[in-house]
Amino acid sequence: MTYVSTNPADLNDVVARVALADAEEFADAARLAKRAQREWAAVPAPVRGQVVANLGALVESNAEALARIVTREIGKPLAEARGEVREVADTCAFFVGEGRRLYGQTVPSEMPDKQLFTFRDPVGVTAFVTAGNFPIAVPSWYIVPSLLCGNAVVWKPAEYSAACAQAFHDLFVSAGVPDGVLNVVFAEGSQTYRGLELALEQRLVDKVGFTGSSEVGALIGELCGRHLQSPCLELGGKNPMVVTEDADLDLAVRGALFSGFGTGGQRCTSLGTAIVHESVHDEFLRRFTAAVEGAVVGDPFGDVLYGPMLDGKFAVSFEKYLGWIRDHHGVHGSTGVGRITGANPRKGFLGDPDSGLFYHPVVVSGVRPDDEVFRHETFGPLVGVTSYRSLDEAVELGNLPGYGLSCSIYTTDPRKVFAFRRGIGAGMVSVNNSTSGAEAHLPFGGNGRSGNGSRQSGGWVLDQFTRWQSMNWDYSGTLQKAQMDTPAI
Ligand code: UN1
Repeated sequence: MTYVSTNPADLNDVVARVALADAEEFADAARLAKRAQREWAAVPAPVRGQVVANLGALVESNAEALARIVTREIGKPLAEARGEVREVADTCAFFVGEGRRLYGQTVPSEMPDKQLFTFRDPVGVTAFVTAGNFPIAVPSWYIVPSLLCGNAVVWKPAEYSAACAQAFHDLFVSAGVPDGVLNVVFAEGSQTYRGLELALEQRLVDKVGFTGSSEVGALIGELCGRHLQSPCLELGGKNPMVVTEDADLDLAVRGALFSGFGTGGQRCTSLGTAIVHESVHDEFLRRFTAAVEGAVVGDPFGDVLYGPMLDGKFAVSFEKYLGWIRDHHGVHGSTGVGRITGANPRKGFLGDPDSGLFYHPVVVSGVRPDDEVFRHETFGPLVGVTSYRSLDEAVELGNLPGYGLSCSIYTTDPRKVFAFRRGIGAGMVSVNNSTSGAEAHLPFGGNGRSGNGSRQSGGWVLDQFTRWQSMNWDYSGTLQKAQMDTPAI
């Protein structure tokens, strides 16, 4: 089977054609990885770090070409695509040094003439299934540290970002990653699941990482659990933004515009619901809808707030929510709801709307906890707005959907910041900034429906891709027994 990846801003433009693997082929890739891993693990960690340094340099020197592939294939505005490439380079920069810091410890023993040690070892073969909204940055969070730690990798990118994945894979090869150490496999969902199952049954995979929907994440978590493995799960979000009565409203509006509609709302960290203090709610809503109406949407190579949906399947699932809100009286849409076309135009539109998967931005006011768009990640250009009276109520509303990835608070009162931070269940909190746009050296990840508490980015990730081995070395020449008072025999 062949998958044809098209440009979502111009559906006649074919960007890549790739062969899709079946479950057996997926497991074969893991077998190949397992064979290559031992030799890769024997390469000194600082030398593996040098490969990461080479990759970083290659990413920098190919930055513009990479960004253009990202924009062409998934429709992310070029400025955002350039930022994504930057994020990959930053990830490399961070992990280069870790190659010289894969420290173990020397630990005192409770007995004389005995020394304890710990070592960090690679886990073995890691398998990553990644989404296409960040077709190179999010994969780099997995692949770069995993390789650095001495693991081999099977990478199943989203097919609709196939050209990005191939371009990125080529750079890993040019950087010096040996044959079999990084294996890219394209496969549709059910074959991927079955392939993972086979690989786990045959003990070919030692750690799974998955970025995608909470529903699929739960299935992967269950599968891994059956094999006594704990995967890294980076799932959806319904990320709240709380705007307090003392907030800088213009700043909050700009933050909401970028958080809610950047990448067309198709980030796991995109803003879901703005929860605004009742005393400033109407003013916030007025300014926010004006900003949304004034924004330019369209050709992602132009200066736009956002481009098309990433891929047809996201358009289909977004339509479900639009169906719900069409009946909802509180929509503060701009020119319309639904697909932007010649027949359903938008004033601020750049390019030909009929050529791609473009959608009107939607602001839904008065969302309540029972509403579909309040409870679920919509993964599209849609932001809900509601009001609150006390900060406790705002925190409760923010936690209600049960996700816990990102959030933000706009306030000038530090007491509110800390009360909010303590109460909210999110893994990431922004103060006076966007819910999206995480930096490459802070722990990234969520709780609840957003993940299983695993964290990516930064040094913390080393604990996911290595395992500790402890060693005790008795040089007393007698049999010393731990936890026993009896004299040595
Ligand atoms: C994602 O959408 O899966 O925080 C990750 C951000 C990005 C990462 C998003 N740096 O917006």
